[in-house]
Amino acid sequence: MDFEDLVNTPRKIRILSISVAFLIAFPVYFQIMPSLIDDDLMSGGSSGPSGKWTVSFSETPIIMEEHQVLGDGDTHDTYFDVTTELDIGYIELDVDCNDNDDPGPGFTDSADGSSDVSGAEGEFEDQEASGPCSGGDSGFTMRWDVTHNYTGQNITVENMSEGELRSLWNDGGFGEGTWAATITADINALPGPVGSIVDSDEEYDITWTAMTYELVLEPVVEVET
Ligand SMILES: [Ca+2]
Ligand SMILES: [Ca+2]
Repeated sequence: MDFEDLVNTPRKIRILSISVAFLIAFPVYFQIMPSLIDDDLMSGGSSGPSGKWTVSFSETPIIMEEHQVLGDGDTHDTYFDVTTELDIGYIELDVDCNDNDDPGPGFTDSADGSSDVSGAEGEFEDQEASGPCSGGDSGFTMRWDVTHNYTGQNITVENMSEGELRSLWNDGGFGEGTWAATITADINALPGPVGSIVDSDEEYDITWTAMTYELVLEPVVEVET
């Protein structure tokens, strides 16, 4: 077989070209690879070299706010539709209220809530919560971690690979969908007709937050002195 036989059809030319490309590429590949592979990778798996890292979170909150005035025993259904390309750290529902209708102390209104997480992707537990409308961060808050034990705090870790860190901090593809809750108003006022004139309702500030993030990993290079 001479060279003419190798190149007498387009198909043979293509095969020959690919073969030549591999002949060139493989020695280069094997020359470079050993320098990329360190002991940890050889013994531990395929997730990159272990080392010391600073782990931080570039956070972008998705927020939806509603304001509802409710009378005693009134209920309001609130819905929060979440879609994002980013990982979700947690979902939070915060209901604040400040009952300053009654003169003097006592007869404070309150807020009751119960969630419906059936429209959210993943296995989340429904919550019940309630709290007085005493101003500030009153009322109640519900929170669901979508990324396990998510805090958003910067930390430094040692002896971990990038792959291990990325498997610790991700939402597993969960948390999107519709989060819902029912809020019930509990209005308290002086008994009798005067009381209902003085205080018959309350304004509830409803805030849903989906805290999304990008994981930021930076290797720590320690300079020996
Ligand atoms: Ca009241
Ligand atoms: Ca009130």
